[in-house]
Formats: sequence, C-alpha cells, structure tokens
Amino acid sequence: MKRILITGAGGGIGRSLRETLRGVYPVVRLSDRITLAPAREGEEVDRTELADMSAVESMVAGVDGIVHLGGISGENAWPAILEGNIIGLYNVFEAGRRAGVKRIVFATSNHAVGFYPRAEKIDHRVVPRPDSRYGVSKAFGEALASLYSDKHRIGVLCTRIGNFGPKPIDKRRLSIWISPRDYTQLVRIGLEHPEIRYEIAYGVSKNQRSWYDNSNAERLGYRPQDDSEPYAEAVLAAEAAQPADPIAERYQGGTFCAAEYTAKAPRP
Ligand code: 15L
Repeated sequence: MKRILITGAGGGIGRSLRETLRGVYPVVRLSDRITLAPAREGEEVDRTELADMSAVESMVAGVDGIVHLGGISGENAWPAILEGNIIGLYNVFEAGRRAGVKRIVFATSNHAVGFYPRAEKIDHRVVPRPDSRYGVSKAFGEALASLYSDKHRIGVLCTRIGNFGPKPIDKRRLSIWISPRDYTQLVRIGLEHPEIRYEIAYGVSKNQRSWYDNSNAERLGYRPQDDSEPYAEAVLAAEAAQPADPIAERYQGGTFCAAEYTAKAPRP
C-alpha cells in the first residue's frame, strides 16, 4: 500500500486515524465534504461530495486502498441516508473498481445487526437485522462490498464498528466499545493482510461484556489490547438513576431500536 485514502476524514474516527496511520503508509490522502486541516508531510487533502461521481473518481485516482468512513454516521431522514450511504457508498466502490483499487476497509456498524437481542451472542455469519434506516444503509454497504469482492476481486474488510472513542460512555457501550488503537490495528489488517477476500469483523475491543463472537477477526490476526471493564463501575453508577426503555434495553442497538418503534410488544 503506497497511497491510501481515508474518506470521512473530518469525523471522529477519521481524525484519529489521521494520526495513528501517519507514516505507516508513504502517502495518506484525506477526504471529506468539510474543510480539513492542511496537509502535512506524507498527506494529501481533498474535499469531495460522495454523491458526485466525477468528484469521487478524482478522489480515488492513484490510491491502492481505501478506508471508507464517509457518509452519514447515525440515524437520519431517508434523503440524507440515500445520498450519503447508498449513492455515495456506491460511487466509492465503483470509482475504486475503475481506478484499480485493491483493498477497501468499510466502516459498517453494529446497527446493521442491532435488532439481535442482548441475550444472544452473534458472530460474523448472522443475517442482518438493521435497527434503523442507517442500519439498513450499512447492510446495503456490506452487500455491495460482497458483490465487488466476488465479481471484481477487491478485497474488503467490513468492520462492524461498535462505539469508537477513548472510553465507553454508557452501559450499552461497555459491550461494544472500541479504542482508537484497537481500531487502528483492525484497519491495518484490512489493508495489509494477504488473504482478505470478503470479511466481516466486529470493530470492538476485547470487552468482557461483548455480545459478539469475533472469531473471524481473530482468525485474521486481530489481537485487541483494550477492555471496557475497568470503566464499568463508574459507567454503571452514573446510569443507575436513569429510567430504562424496555425496547432499548432488550436489543443490542439500544435507542436506535426504540426510536420510531410502533410494534405493540417485542417478539417473544
Ligand atoms: C454508530 O454506528 C454511529 O456511527 C456512532 O455515532 C454511534 O451511534 C455508534 O454506532 C453506537 O452504536 O454507539
């Protein structure tokens, strides 16, 4: 990998990867729809709307691998999801194919499978159970990635990210947290591992409270360093007095499941 591209480089994960991948590859191209901090040595800075195919073609020109973080990063109205996460995502994969890109690491989400109950441990083989329009767009992204892997031999690692940040922020996130250094490790596996075909891995640290069997990531050599457990006591104490929504509490996707929920009761 001589030149890699990070889309959505202005977001929280993008800003973090900008630092942790600096110097790992000779050139890191950073792109977002918003203005980014000026390029430093070994960086190129780009500004692109993902829904604009000709701009996306320029964005991907000359890159060997893409870390695709761009698009909408939470629940939103359908037109925004459609533009950012369906049309925009398609443009990145299709322009990448035309440009001869070899690898894509796709930032998918726990919300592609958010309607699995917390009582169930799931692995990379479960069928999607999206909890939102956003989750549906991530399931679409995983399906498009599978197509481009099988039909065009682009190696794709779909990282189903839990919650990225310096520490877990609530009870649900104790089960799905990923630290910046662990996510960096997973992204590097996606870009560098020689046997990536089409893979799904959970983007989570080695949390004792995890809802995931992340054996596919382990098979690829992922050895997370961090665990949410040391934060658990403080997180749980802070949340103890808050009222709990029964739908949010039942499912892995939490409030994404409870929002706009109109069924009378959860399925038994
Ligand atoms: C996501 O997929 C979002 O991008 C992020 O903003 C958080 O909401 C995260 O999931 C989460 O579930 O905590």
